[in-house]
Amino acid sequence: MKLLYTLNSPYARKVRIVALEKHIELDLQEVVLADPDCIVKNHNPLGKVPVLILADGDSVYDSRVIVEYLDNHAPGTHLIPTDSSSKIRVRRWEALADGVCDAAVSAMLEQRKPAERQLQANIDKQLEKVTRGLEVLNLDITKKKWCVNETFSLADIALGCTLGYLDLRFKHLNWQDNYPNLAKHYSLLVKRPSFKATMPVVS
Ligand SMILES: N[C@@H](CCC(=O)N[C@@H](CS)C(=O)NCC(=O)O)C(=O)O
Repeated sequence: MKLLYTLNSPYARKVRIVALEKHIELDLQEVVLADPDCIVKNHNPLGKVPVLILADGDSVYDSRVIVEYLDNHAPGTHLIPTDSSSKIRVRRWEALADGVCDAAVSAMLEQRKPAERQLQANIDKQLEKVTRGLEVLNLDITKKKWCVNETFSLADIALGCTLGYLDLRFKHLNWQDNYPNLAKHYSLLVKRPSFKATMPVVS
């Protein structure tokens, strides 16, 4: 199976961590989305990474579908619980963590526009979503080692990828100081080999 990814995509990182945790070997193909010949759009009409290309050429996207595919593909401990109520809780954590990431990516894209085309109201709106999301995540992780059922799961992976992305692009938000429960959780996650192997790099 081949994974089309970019090095600092938090969504692709989530998939890479799931694969590492499940001991699934992926053929990693880094792509440049800005390249007009980028092959991603041939496999995902939305032109977004990550995309998983299966042996028969079929493709799987987006990251939420890929992680479910991988979790069911390999035996061993499930990162997405099989009982419905725990599964919904894990996927809600993922939805909120990914949503914070979506808002942070939108704010960053707006900030990268030439100054005369930037809309400060847009940046503020997106950063408010980031702040509201982090407040809830910080509260929800109080006194817990892992997000759901005291077991490491996709919820922890999604949260860690979002926090890693904020560390990379929004260090000035000081999330580590403002959200101490999240900082504690993150310090635990980054000790895992799967997180170490996929650390975002400043570009
Ligand atoms: N919901 C998607 C989000 C994927 C996404 O937004 N990926 C970004 C990279 S971080 C991308 O490919 N952006 C290119 C574009 O939007 O054209 C997922 O979970 O996979």
